[in-house]
Amino acid sequence: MTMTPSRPAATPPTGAVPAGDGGRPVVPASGRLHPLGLAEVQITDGFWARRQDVNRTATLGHIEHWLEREGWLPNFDLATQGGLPEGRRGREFSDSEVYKLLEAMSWELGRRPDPGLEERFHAIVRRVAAAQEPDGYVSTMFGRPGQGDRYSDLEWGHELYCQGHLMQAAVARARTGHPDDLLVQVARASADHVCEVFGPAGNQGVCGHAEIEVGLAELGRALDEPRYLRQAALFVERRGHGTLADIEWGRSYYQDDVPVRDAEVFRGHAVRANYLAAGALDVGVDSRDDALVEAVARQWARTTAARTYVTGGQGSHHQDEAFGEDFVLPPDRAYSETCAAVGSVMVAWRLLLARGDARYADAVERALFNVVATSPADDGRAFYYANTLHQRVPGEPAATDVASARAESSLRAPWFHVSCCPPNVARTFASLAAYVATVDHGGLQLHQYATSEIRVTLPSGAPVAVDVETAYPADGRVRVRIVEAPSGRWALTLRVPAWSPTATLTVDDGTARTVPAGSVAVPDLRTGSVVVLDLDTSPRFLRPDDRIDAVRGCVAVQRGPEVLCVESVDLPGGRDVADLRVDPSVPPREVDGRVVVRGVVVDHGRTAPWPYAPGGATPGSRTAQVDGEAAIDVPLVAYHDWASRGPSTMRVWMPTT
Ligand code: FUB
Ligand code: ZN
Repeated sequence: MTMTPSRPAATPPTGAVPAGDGGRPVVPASGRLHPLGLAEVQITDGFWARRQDVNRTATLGHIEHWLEREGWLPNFDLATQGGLPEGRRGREFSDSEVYKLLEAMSWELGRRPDPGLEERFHAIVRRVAAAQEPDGYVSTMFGRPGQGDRYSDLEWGHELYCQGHLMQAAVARARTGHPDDLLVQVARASADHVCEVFGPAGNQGVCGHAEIEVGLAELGRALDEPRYLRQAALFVERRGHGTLADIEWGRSYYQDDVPVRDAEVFRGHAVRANYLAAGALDVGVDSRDDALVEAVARQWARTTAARTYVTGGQGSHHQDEAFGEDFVLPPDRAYSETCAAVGSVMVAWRLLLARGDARYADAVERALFNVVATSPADDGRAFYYANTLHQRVPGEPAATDVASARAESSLRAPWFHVSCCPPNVARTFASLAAYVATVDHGGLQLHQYATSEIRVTLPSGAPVAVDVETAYPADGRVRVRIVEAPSGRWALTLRVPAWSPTATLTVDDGTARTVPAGSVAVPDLRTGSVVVLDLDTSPRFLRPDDRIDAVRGCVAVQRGPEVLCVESVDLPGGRDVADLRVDPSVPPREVDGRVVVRGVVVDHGRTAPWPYAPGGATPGSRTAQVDGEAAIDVPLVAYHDWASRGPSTMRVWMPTT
């Protein structure tokens, strides 16, 4: 058996995806890799299976409860009964959270039937449908006497944003076996209305929050309606020409400063920037516009290199929820909104499908483990909205019975006045299996590792079945058993994450061979063959580019795909993490199942009246020396678990001795 270390097999652009697009969130018309659906990939155990279970059994109902309670679902009833605008509650974009819940429910129902959930889903859809205007327009916020006119506030109104989420919800329903469902009819009417109003000769505006682009593009794919893709292309091309008002943060806030294909980097509001990039990629790949795809890929590369936290989080401005300039990545001011990470997964996944490069799958993994998984509490009923990398003051436990005004990071809260993140997590978890693997004419590619069953048909028509078994990320061993090999030539390609300094591959109990980061293709495996990929998850220090001034002189620790952090509850006497100095000469190691670093806890003593001192002096009463202080082992926790044990101070980047 030979192995070929390589990037994924170099297949030419392939044109149409295999027949049927069941359960796939994204189905591009062209690209290197074909996505798989929820019917083809099932995560059956482990880290992500647990989160999917909690999502199904707790989070969906939790979100539904809060949408009722906060009035965001009843807004649709008021619309039907003539009770708007007087009784309306929630922000201008609250309709979108209902649509994201419907999307999450649709994926979940596609994963496994549940009559109770199905009934709740239909009940919500009926309420939304009843509120739709005869011409397809749907919004609880605009268009009635006493409300703003339709599309009179493109900067802030979010009407197209909300309808984009409606379309994504309908895509989930259509792709899980219900193309004629009421939700799909509602979204189709909305999309027709949008094309009518914003078509080539219509309103030349764009929405202040990108989202309609991905919604239209994917609905067009799902319903085989090319007009929707053309409308998405119009919105992509119209952005960047300054049609939206200049605001205090500049037009870059909503990416209306530079045309998409001319931009150099993601900028402005981080969720908006990612959603726009995702939509531009959809338009680019479907219209075979390589220049547009390349423009977004270039922007993604610089954004990854200079504007992304070690967790994969994006956005370092709290005031406008936006990217900072290159290397402005302060850990204690990280905004790193959960939705921005969901958007970054959308972008990286589309780039992976278009180009097949494993670094995009690395980015999906980083954001999933270290931001998306960080947001929800273990019980799936409280969330982080912003994801700081450094908590200086222990957060207050959030009230369980009122929505939190605090989007900025403290302890996880059950709901927020702006609650975009919880349903975004829910729809991502429900559709997670779709991001695990792809196929192409050369075979099957595994991108994310989870115990799973994959049953697919290759573009050639040959069936392939593999079972994946792993304790990932706790353990780096991934065992793939070929349950059914296709006839003819094929290859199983495995991603070798960039975080693994070494990796070995063993085929059918043969000799383990070292494989480099990127991807490794194993050709012509037979039914019954077993491939074992061993990734090195031993913990290691990370050091930042010294232009990230805010963390210069600090180290972080990563173990496998998980970024770790230190919490004050793990320091002697609950001391503040500000007092920890890590000894960088002693590598992090595992002791009794926990990763520890060697360090000292210094005594800062009295705080000086002026926190700066000349020359080599140290302000305050603390001496600069730490040699005399006793070195201890300090346990770390996975960042996604932080604050699970109650309030603490926390930091990812730790100063060194
Ligand atoms: O504007 C809608 C959503 O609310 C954004 O995506 C989030 O950043 C939050 O501001
Ligand atoms: Zn959000």
